[in-house]
Amino acid sequence: MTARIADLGEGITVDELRLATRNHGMPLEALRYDVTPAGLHYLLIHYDIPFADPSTWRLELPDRVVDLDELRALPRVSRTVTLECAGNGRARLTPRPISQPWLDEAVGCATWTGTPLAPLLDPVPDDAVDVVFTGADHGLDRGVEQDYQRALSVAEAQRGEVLLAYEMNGQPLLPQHGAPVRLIVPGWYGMTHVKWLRRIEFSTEPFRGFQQAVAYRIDDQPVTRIQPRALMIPPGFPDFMSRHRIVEAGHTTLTGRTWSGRAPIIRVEVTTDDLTWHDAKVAPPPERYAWQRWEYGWDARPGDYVLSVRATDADGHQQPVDQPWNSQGMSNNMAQRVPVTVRN
Ligand SMILES: Nc1nc2c(c(=O)[nH]1)N[C@H]1C(S)=C(S)[C@@H](COP(=O)(O)O)O[C@H]1N2
Ligand SMILES: [Mo]
Repeated sequence: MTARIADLGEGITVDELRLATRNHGMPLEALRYDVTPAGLHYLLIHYDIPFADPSTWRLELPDRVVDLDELRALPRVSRTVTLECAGNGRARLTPRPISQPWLDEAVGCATWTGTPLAPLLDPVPDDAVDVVFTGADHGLDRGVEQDYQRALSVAEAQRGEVLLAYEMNGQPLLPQHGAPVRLIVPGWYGMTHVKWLRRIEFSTEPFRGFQQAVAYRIDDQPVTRIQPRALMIPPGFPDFMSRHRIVEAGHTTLTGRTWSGRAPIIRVEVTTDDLTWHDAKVAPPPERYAWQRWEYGWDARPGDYVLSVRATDADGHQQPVDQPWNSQGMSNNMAQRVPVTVRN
């Protein structure tokens, strides 16, 4: 039950194009915002966006059922969290795993408001191993019919940072982002942040659902936390079709954002010649899981360049310049490459 791998040289298929038009990325110029406006945040929706009427919506908790007013009456917290799809970068792999064909742009950093999950899990039964989250969306993947489901270990689900979110950037969740309530698991790749939540239950066995045991794996290890990454706002202005950049000669500030769900980012470096890496200035994160701004001053002389940026985290993990391949195209974090022409 593996996903199809494209033949060598096979272009993007209509099936991939259809997914790409449903699930848009964040335009890279939106790296400018500390908090991504909701309409610019990337989207990933496996099946259909379920219609949920907030007045009749109910969430099954392990020991009771709550409606939206009851959830909103619970302690309220906001967290600014970088979300990235685990498949980001997939379309750059050779050969290409056939799925949502992301390049670099499956990321966003929004402020999520809701109530902490941990108190709602109390008391945890002695034999509980996992907490299973079920969304209201339903479909088929590789022949397996399913509700969208993911699980966390009890310990991970009890982390104080995990939220049941009902607002994004101060507004009720939009339908495409999981209305009326979704899970937010700071630090983890997107697949764990279950949207359109309708049930939370304990499991006495490790959860073996499709999105846990078949999808979202690398060499049969589960995909978990977000790898370090930095992205640059492509400088200058673009050509419409190729997005190739034109930059005026002279002093140019290259800038963007960096994040990691593992250890904090300690270094961002830029190269303009694929030989020498220069340290960028990195601003401290406003919150642990919010992205951080970086900048680097470049004295741009006329010519053709490929700009690249890479991040390193406190555990010493550095973004690769060549992407190791895996069959589902998961957890990629190859350094971004931005071809530019500098003109006089
Ligand atoms: N119920 C449900 N939750 C889901 C998904 C889904 O298809 N159904 N997609 C997941 C994936 S793979 C990602 S990357 C994030 C994307 O969240 P966003 O669309 O709000 O950016 O939602 C996750 N939660
Ligand atoms: Mo994703």
